[in-house]
Amino acid sequence: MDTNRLSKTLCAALNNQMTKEAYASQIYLSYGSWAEAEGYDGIANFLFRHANEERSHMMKILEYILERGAKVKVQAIAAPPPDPANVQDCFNKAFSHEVDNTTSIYKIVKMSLDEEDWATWNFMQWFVKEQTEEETMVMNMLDKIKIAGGESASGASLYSLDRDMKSTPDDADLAESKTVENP
Ligand code: OFO
Repeated sequence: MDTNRLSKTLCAALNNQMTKEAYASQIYLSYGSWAEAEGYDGIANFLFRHANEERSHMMKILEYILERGAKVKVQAIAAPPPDPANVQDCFNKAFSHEVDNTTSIYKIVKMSLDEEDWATWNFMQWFVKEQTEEETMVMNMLDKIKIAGGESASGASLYSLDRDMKSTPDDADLAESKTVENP
């Protein structure tokens, strides 16, 4: 008996999204390594934490595909883009990656709506909310960088921005432990 509850199209889209989340994790990992090497330990901490979070998003999708009786296909992850030029560039790029990921998530929401796959539609709402929060988080960082002087921020203002980031907690909650109400 075929117990697969995902259409071929949605299964492929979810598998691709899984890889996109893994790619996002690699990007944050790479930007975090860049920040650490540049001496921005606090910013690196923030980026490494976010790399973990993206990985937990990947796992959340992987578990959903399995839960629906469909096939998980672990694919190759592309290499992350080159290092950013400076702190502002780093967060500008992070913002573009988040927007790109949001677009991809919206496509799956639309597909599940068209197929009337309400389970997947419901599952994806968590990601819709999560992306809104992540875009806001990066926007807030960009605001802080702007106040610090943007591209021409002084060493002193970047130093205090980095020190503030250091005091944020290290441990990222895993996606599995989150709910739509408590993302
Ligand atoms: Fe997976 O949340 Fe950002 O991209």
